[in-house]
Amino acid sequence: MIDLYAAGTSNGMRARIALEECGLAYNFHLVDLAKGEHKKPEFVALNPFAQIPVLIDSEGPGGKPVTLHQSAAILMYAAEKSGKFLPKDPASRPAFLEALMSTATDITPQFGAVNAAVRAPEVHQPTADILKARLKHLFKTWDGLLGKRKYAAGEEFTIADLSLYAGYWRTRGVLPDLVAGMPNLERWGKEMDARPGIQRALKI
Ligand SMILES: N[C@@H](CCC(=O)N[C@@H](CS)C(=O)NCC(=O)O)C(=O)O
Repeated sequence: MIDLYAAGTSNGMRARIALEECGLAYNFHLVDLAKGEHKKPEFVALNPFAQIPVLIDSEGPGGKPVTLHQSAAILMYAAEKSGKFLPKDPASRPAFLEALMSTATDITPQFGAVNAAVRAPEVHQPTADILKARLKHLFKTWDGLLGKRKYAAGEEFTIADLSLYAGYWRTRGVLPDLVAGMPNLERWGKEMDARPGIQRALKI
């Protein structure tokens, strides 16, 4: 059995979307970040960085238990365990890895920086504006890419789409201006919105 500890953030939802879309059964444990549940010793024992998401699989590789943090690692783990949403042709793998890393290591941390800047007790507007412009540039670039290809990594739907969606969904909800006026991203986003696995994952 799989246990997922997460919250309704982009990283948390990247992990939950992965499990739902890959069709893996799991128990969901909502971690209350506002109450600091992720800083309790029992949670830090699962992830020394004291962050969600964390996945525990009692039947990992070789039948041995696995504890895993990092939302992109959880996404890859779910894809490999289920055999779903990884590129079939090895020649597509470099583009797939590029898309996966951009979505997980560019977009989500940039969203985190913007979110922290705009929610700071004293907002420093020039800094907030620079960070917002950087995030918008990332989405604008993805809008251009999705004008030339159907999915994040090419013509095949992969977990890179799930990864991009987590950051897109969160930004659209919190700072909609940063993804507005981007028709290709919107076309792709609507297709992702309609996926039943994604819809199940986002119901908290
Ligand atoms: N690189 C990590 C980042 C995880 C992360 O930043 N988690 C945030 C929520 S999205 C968190 O737990 N924040 C609480 C804190 O850092 O105190 C991942 O992809 O999972």
